[in-house]
Amino acid sequence: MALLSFERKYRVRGGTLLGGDLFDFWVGPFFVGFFGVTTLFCSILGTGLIIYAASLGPTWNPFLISIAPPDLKYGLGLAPLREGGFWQIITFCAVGAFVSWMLREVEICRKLGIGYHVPFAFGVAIFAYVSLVVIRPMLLGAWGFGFPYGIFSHLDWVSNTGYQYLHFHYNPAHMLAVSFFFTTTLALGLHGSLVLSAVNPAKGTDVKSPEFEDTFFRDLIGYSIGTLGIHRLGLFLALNAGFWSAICIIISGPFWTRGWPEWWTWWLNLPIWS
Ligand code: 07D
Ligand code: 07D
Ligand code: U10
Repeated sequence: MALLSFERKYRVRGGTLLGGDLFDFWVGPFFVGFFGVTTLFCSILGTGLIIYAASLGPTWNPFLISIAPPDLKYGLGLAPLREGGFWQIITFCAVGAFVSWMLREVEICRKLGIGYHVPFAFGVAIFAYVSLVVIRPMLLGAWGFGFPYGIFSHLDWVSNTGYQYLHFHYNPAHMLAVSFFFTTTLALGLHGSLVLSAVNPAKGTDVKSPEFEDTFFRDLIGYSIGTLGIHRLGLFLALNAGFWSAICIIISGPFWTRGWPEWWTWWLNLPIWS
């Protein structure tokens, strides 16, 4: 079925979480919905505030524009606009836009009668962002612990925060997250190459069935996870990468204040080594 005639068949009303029929329509290729309107509202307001706050700053160089969170002295209170208040409203708009986008995905899933896997996965990315700008600052008692909104300045924040714990690579949750990120690219590299090798063969040769894909890995490593299984594994790896990232930054400060290499003394002091 051609894509457009498929879309005509499935573009039917219903399945919305909020707003009923009110925003249950499409504009060009986009489904609107109540959460499309809230996404647009939050993202236009947030982007507008970034541009306005940038206009008050010293530069229009896109790499150097930076909207900083409030000073630590403001704690968890509201700060004046030019002293971090913009950052606070922009953060509010960003969370509103990301959560609205996720709920718009949920509504589209409901319309199509498919699972909620995509919004769930996006939820993990949102969790990682919220861990940086809401959960950790709240546990530490000041919005000033959030990262600044700027291309270079957010890199400075990551580096400075890392060195506050002496050597961030020794953070065990960071180790897990990094390993999951690496494994995700390994899995996608293996999957993308295997599928192309079977279904996009040289001119004049036949497209091969999934049995060929299974057999390749059974010949190579004695086991094939299967065509559905590789997608389950990919999702599992990617979600764990984001999840352990969130954990690694939440525990840095609220639950461990010294250098991360020191955390490993329990391991060095195991009686088994002496
Ligand atoms: C390819 C999907 C498309 C998305 C893109 C990003 C904006 C920002 C805003 C000028 C994979 C769109 C960018 C809307 C413009 C202003 C004010 C996704 C794809 C193309 N970072 N980060 C980047 C964000 C954090 C870190 C690039 C966002 C944490 C490091 C881009 C967030 C930490 C490096 C960017 C966020 C951190 C980057 C490319 C939010 C730990 C790089 C991103 C909302 C997670 C790399 C100059 C990309 C770079 C980079 C955006 C958070 C670390 C500007 C939106 C605080 C070490 N980050 N980042 O491809 O080149 O993502 O930086 O949390 O080396 Mg970052
Ligand atoms: C937060 C992005 C969420 C995005 C959302 C959507 C828009 C719309 C619109 C395109 C989580 C945004 C959408 C804006 C755009 C259009 C149209 C993703 C987020 C919701 N580290 N480190 C990580 C590595 C070092 C440090 C994570 C590697 C050093 C700190 C990951 C190395 C020190 C923090 C990671 C390395 C250090 C991290 C990031 C190597 C510095 C964090 C991925 C090889 C001296 C951060 C939650 C992530 C974290 C984090 C990898 C080195 C410090 C596991 C591979 C030793 C302080 N590092 N790191 O979280 O966990 O993505 O954040 O050396 O805070 Mg690290
Ligand atoms: C996968 C897959 C698979 C496929 C796939 C894919 C994964 C099974 C079958 C998908 C993969 C790809 C396509 C590969 C490429 C993807 C990436 C590399 C990931 C990164 C992607 C990007 C960088 C692209 C990002 C683009 C985006 C996010 C689109 C931006 C869109 C918008 C800004 C519009 C959003 C629409 C909304 C919110 C609702 C609709 C609204 C409108 C159209 C505008 C009109 C608005 C209204 C009518 C509402 C009124 C608004 C109001 C009242 C608010 C006003 C507020 C004010 C303040 C004025 O596995 O195999 O193949 O393809």
